[in-house]
Amino acid sequence: MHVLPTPRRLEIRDGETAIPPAFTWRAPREGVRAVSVLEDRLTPHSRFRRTTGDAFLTIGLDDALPTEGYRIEITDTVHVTAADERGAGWAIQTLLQLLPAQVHSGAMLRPETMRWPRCIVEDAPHFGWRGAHLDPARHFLPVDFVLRFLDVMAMLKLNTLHFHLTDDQGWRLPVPGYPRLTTVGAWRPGTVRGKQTVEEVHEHDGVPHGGAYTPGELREIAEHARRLGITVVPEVDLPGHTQSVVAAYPELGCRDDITHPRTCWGISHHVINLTDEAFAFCRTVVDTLVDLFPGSPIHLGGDECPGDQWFTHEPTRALLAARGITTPADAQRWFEEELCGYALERAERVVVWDEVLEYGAPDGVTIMVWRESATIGRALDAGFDVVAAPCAHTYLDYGESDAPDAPLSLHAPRTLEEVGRFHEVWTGLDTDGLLGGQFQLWSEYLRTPELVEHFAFPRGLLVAEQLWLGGPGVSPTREALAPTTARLTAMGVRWRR
Ligand code: TNX
Repeated sequence: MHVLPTPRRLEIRDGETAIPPAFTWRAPREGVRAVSVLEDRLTPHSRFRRTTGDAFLTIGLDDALPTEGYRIEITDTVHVTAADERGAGWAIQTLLQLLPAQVHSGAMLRPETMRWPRCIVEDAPHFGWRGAHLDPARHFLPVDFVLRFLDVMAMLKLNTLHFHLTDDQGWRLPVPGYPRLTTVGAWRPGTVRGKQTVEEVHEHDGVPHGGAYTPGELREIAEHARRLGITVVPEVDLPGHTQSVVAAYPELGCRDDITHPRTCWGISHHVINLTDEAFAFCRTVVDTLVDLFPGSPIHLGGDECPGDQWFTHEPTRALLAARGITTPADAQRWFEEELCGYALERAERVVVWDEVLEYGAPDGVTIMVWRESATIGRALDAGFDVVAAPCAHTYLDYGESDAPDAPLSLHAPRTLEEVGRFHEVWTGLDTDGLLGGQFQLWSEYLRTPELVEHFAFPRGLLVAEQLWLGGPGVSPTREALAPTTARLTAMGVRWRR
């Protein structure tokens, strides 16, 4: 029996228990969503019926278990004890992985294979932030794809989707009062052809690309995630990576000749200005995120902001001069203090990329480290909460292979073995403030949902495993991962064969 992430304890005993066609269950409120996930997978093999008496599946709560922890005992019947709602959900995911892979397929199930091994499982995650990141800003991702991706995340007990909603190349978030963001700001006239080797290219393929989510779609994504035990962390990248904003609202930028989002990759110098009007816009964006994703951490970017245009835009230059600010780094520090300060009063948690730490991070923010792995320790020492997303181990937009026939990527190879060494970045650190980590799927070259899946798996399995265990776990080979990739196949995931 292979379950991934590997449970803390999985003890298989003699015998099997057939899953009955009349499936009775009993659970407190915290277990209801979890049961509905199981019901989805076992229908039409079984008809589910809730009962208050004896049941085939019972779920109970025990707050002595560690957060997100659970215990399963399968005898003639199935007993789950969970720490909380998420723990109940993870127990269900383990129960599914104790069945043949076809249970993930949505197809008919051979009745004689619907049997659980008698067993005991005791399990809990090491880290509370086990994430995956999607980038619909560079290439738009349809809602249906995001919903299916969440199903895969749940199978891997990943509990955080970092959703990068805006960038130079496209703005996907509807913001009240700023309708041009999701018309002008969401559409670029084309995309650079092939691999971009210089910073700035103006030729493109002439194929308009874009899209934006409606508020209803974002709420649907957040609700589907919640049902699976996943929190959606929306990111709006500010103050850099904002050419799409400047195209939609030139008055928020530093120049008035930008007419469309960026058509090539790399970092745009066309960023928002730092006037009151721009701050008012940024505050509205924060309010919008808090409204659409109540209770979620929100991510405010902060990476790769060339602030040179702030010193050529007269109103911004004057504001900076009045504050005695003479460098882009100090200007960004002022921006982050203002905006993060506002956001921290409204959101549970405010996350920023590690550039913000370098410029002087506001108290109370969470640092997401993407560049040097060593910054994880430095940020922890400085007293910040930290999420580990180091490019050396978790940038899955870097290709697994650099073979001539491999799909185009920013950088390659980033091998299974390198991803399997992710845990080394926290080994030996005092990890009290380390919330966990995540893998990234930046989508400059991941042009389609198929390519996103191709880059995500199997390597993403190793990230899920290490975050759950807090250490190495399963060996980073395709053979060791085969039982889980078979489940991905059943789900229709186009992972890299
Ligand atoms: C760096 S990671 C970026 C992204 C790119 C990515 C490509 C980060 C905070 N910024 O804008 O998409 O590299 O790997």
